[in-house]
Amino acid sequence: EGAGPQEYTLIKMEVLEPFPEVLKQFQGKTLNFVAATLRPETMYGQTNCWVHPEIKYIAFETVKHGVFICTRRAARNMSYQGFTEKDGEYKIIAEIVGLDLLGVALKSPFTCYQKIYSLPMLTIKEDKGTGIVTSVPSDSPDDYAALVDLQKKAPFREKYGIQDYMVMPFKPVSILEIPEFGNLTAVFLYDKLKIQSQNDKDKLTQAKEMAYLKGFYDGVLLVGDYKGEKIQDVKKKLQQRLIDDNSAVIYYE
Ligand code: A2H
Repeated sequence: EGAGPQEYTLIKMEVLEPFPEVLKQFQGKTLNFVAATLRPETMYGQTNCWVHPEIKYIAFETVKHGVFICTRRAARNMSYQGFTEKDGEYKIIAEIVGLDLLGVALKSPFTCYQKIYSLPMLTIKEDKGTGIVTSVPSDSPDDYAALVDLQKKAPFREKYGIQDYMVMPFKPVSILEIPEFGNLTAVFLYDKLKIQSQNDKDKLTQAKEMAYLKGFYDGVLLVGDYKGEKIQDVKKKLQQRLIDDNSAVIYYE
């Protein structure tokens, strides 16, 4: 880790009807799964949300953004960043294990899919970000590997009660082009490095390193208002657009 705080963009993924049993008490309210990302410029390519089935999440009330679902640790950090009424205080409305937050229909900004679903990812770390991750399988090797795991393995879906319609229709979307890697960078690297699953740690680290710098300096956006512009030039502009739309907020840890 670097010396200073890390800035993340928190993406608000709004829970849609029908609410699962554990979230029934929030029906009629604005309820958001919040995902921490370093790549706000890739939100056009979201296909689903990732939740860890064994991590404990909480629901707490924010001042300006309705109810948030994330780890307790993230809520505590947010309480020192103006998300709650009193500095350092947050009121836990519910405590829910990730398993009970799977298969939830969500609306997320910029993606071409009107409704996406929360699905299990077993490599999520409890002590980073919000413990919830938005999935962009076109450009994140981790996301692509985890999505392929679910699409290929019916027993994996069944184990977590994931229905086919939550997974099968969702294909990676071409949203940015990197010379040499093409317009589906994560798919290209997954195939090139012969990655087998989301647990293929070393190869996934390698794929992420290959994609990161090249994407930032040489990547070009293929969609939206900034189509044709370089990633390094649009990253901040798209982050600001998400914030102005009330779809995202900045968070540090
Ligand atoms: B990124 P860093 Cl397109 N556990 O967002 C595991 N991974 C987590 C996490 C957690 N608790 N919280 C956030 N992340 C993911 C987009 C993306 C990301 C793309 C490409 C690469 C990429 C879409 N998923 O990350 O350790 C989130 O996924 C490559 C590392 O703070 C977040 O950005 O560097 C990134 O990891 C934060 O990881």
